[in-house]
Amino acid sequence: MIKLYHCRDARSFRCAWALEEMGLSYELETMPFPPRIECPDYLQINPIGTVPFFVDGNSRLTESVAILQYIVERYGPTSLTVLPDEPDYAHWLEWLHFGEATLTVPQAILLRYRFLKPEEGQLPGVALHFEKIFSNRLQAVDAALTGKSYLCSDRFTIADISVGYALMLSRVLQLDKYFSPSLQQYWERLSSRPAFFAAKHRQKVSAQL
Ligand SMILES: N[C@@H](CCC(=O)N[C@@H](CS)C(=O)NCC(=O)O)C(=O)O
Repeated sequence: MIKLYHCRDARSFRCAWALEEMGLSYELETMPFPPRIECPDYLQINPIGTVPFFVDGNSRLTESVAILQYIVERYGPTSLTVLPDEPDYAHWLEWLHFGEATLTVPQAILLRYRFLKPEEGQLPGVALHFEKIFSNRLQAVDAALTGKSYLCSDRFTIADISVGYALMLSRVLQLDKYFSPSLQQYWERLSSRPAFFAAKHRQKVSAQL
C-alpha cells in the first residue's frame, strides 16, 4: 500500500493529485505544519522533516516531482506522461521540473520571509525580491500556453500538476494578481478536474482523523 505523508496544501498535494488522477489507492497521513516541529516523531520517518514523504514497498522518496514521475512510470501506462519518442518530450521534462525548481522555490522563500516567520524575523525586501522573480517567471508559463489548453502534447499531464501546484500556492500567497486572463482560465481548467477535488477532499478528511 502506498503511503503519503502530507501537510495541507503543501507540495505533497502534487502527489495526492496524481494518485487521484491515476485512481490508485493510498494511505494519506496529514500532519500539522511544519511537521519537523509539530510532529518531532516524524524525523524518525523522514530525517529531513519535509513533506512529501512517499513510501511504496521498499521505495522511499521526498521530492514531489520525482514522486510524480515514479507514480506514472511505476503504475502506467498513462496519458499523464509524455514518452521520449513524442515530439513534446523535452518540453514536458522542462515544465515538469520548472514547476518546482523555478516557480515553487521562490514562492517558498517568499512564504518564509513574508508569512511564516515571527514578525521580527520577516524580511520584506527579500520577500518583495522573490515576488518580482516569481511574477517574471510566470510570464514564461503564460507564453507557453498561447493557443493551448495544457502545457504539452495537447493533453493534461503531470507537468500541469507540477506547474498547477505553483498556481495553487500563488493564490495562498496573493500572487494570483499576476495571472493574465489566459493563465486564470488555465488555473480554472486544472482546478476543476475531479481528481483535484478528490485530493482536496482526501486531505480534509485525513486532517480530521
Ligand atoms: N523540493 C522538495 C521540497 C520539499 C519541501 O521543502 N516541503 C516543504 C512543504 S511544501 C516542507 O516540508 N517544509 C517544512 C520544513 O522545511 O521544515 C519537493 O518538491 O518536495
